[in-house]
Amino acid sequence: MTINNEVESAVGTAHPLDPLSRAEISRAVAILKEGPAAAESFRFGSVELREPGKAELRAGAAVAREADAVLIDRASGAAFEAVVDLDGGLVSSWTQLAKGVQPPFMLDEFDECEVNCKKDPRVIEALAKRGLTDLDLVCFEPWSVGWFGEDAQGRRLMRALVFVRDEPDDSPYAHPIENLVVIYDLSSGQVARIEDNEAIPVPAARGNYLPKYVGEARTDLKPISITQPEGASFTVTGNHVRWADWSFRVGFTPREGLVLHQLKFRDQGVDRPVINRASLAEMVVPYGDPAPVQAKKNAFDSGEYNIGNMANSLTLGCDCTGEIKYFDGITTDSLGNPLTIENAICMHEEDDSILWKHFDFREGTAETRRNRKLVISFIATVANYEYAFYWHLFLDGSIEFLVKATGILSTAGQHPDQKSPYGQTLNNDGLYGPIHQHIFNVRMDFEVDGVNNSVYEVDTVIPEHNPTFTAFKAVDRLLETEQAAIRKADTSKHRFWKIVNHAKKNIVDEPVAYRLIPDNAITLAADDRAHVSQRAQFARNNLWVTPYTRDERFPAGEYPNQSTGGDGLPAWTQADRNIVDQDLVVWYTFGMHHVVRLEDWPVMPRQNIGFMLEPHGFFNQNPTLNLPTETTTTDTGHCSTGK
Ligand code: ABN
Ligand code: CU
Repeated sequence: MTINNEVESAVGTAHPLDPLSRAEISRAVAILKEGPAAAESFRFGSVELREPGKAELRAGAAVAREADAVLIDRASGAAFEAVVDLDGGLVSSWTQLAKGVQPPFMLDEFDECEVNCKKDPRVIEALAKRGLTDLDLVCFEPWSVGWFGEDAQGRRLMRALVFVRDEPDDSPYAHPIENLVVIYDLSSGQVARIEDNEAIPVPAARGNYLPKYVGEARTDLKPISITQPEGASFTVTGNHVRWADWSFRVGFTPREGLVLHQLKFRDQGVDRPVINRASLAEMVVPYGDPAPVQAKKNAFDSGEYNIGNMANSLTLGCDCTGEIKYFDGITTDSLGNPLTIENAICMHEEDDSILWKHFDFREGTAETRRNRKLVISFIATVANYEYAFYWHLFLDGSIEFLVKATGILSTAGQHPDQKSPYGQTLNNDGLYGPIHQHIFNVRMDFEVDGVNNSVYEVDTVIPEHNPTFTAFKAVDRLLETEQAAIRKADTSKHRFWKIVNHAKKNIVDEPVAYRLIPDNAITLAADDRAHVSQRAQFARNNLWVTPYTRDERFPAGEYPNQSTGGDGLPAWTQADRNIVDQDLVVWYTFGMHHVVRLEDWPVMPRQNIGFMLEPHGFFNQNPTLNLPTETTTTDTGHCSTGK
């Protein structure tokens, strides 16, 4: 069921953190077109809310509605950043970006690449050489070119990998045309060159998963119905959500997709802030196979493609089930028209097994309380893969960020009698899945019980004085500056990190805190000298901490597309700023090290990748003792046999 009963606060009056409406996007675009972007040749990469400054917002002052826009002039290839004052109706800032800076791709650039690749005589000839003449069945998949030491000479490039289908519904990823790559120049609208190396046979075996290929579905699974006869337990007012003790605002940007703002937990009647803003800030998928086509696959799906733009419209009963509240994602097409991704964000509650239990064996009584979580999610399709991103809020104040990676492997072709050591051979027909990583970075502007926070690394150590040999203890170490806070996880030390507020003490006079449990704490597997290691330096360490600075938004920099590296976290942290008792941003790198397995083919069962944030002395005790004992699913109607 879809919930649609929210009461809009003062219709037409947006909260300062509400994403731009369609009308606001159109207004911003009109203002730009009347001003510096008058020429037909301008394209709109993104038009989004320019979030108000934190100080103004905190002061409760009236804040102007402003738009941040990124534009490309196709005539000159130049890129621009603009700030539009929506109330004043003027362009308050217009900046040309340095030559070579390439904003993320726009959705219609994908189509353009495919259409024009198919028209190019060199491409047609290379395909014909491989016996492929039906261009309708050929797919050009527009990967970013990255940077491998060559000067792109200001051109905006795409690197199209080529696949072929047997028929329109056939999965192209079963049939990679290995050793054929088309470099497409978006600046000129022409194929720049093709890389046509040894034509090895295109794997012919199919890899289909559609019912029409798979055959009859099993019939032994009985229905599971999720019913909430009294409705969901959240209340939604515009983009503001209250659920159990949690409250927050939902945001959406083209670059990040779902954003959580002003996440707070109500404790004894007081809404205590935990995180001011949280989002997926970047991701990179580097491939470890040195084969010519594979070695250049390392997409930054957020920063190069704007992962929010690739959000799916979610379907009830398929993507999310239960009592659902959807939020739309509003973005722009390249001509500046507002584009609504309906139902881009889904929110619902899920039962989460037990939260706590104790059986008093002396008395023979048991107390059990059920857990539940609020799930706020979106799913993006980045060509072959799907990434489903979930924020889970739990009743006890813990928070999970979970990525479910699914979709289809990005495959490669080899001679059928060979087995590449750099991947998993998937069939006996020349198809393999190269080894790769999916590395994510989440940016969390923490506000643990107030603006000024500090971070400790907590390692468990064996003390020097250890006569019983049994001793071990957790030791806190304050991370004082940005450089000191560039850290890796260490399971041998049972390491975690604690974000504390020194000014707020709990019952035992210790600073209140949240801890970050470094699950799935992978880092880049490639050599530090690899170009991708330079471009994705955020992925070389798991933890980074910076003092909040308005423009420091993305860990590989504002524009990773074709970047040569060094932007973002590595540049900012050079200043080695103080991070003690400051307004802090914590950046956590984690991911999936994907050694491909046969079971990942032809469509990958979801792989769960995520991490937890848990209150750590934020409360004085378990905050969930007041949970009801009632349940509808036992004979007695409750989970308490206590007196
Ligand atoms: N995963 C890289 C990618 C994303 C979008 C389109 C093509 C390729
Ligand atoms: Cu993978």
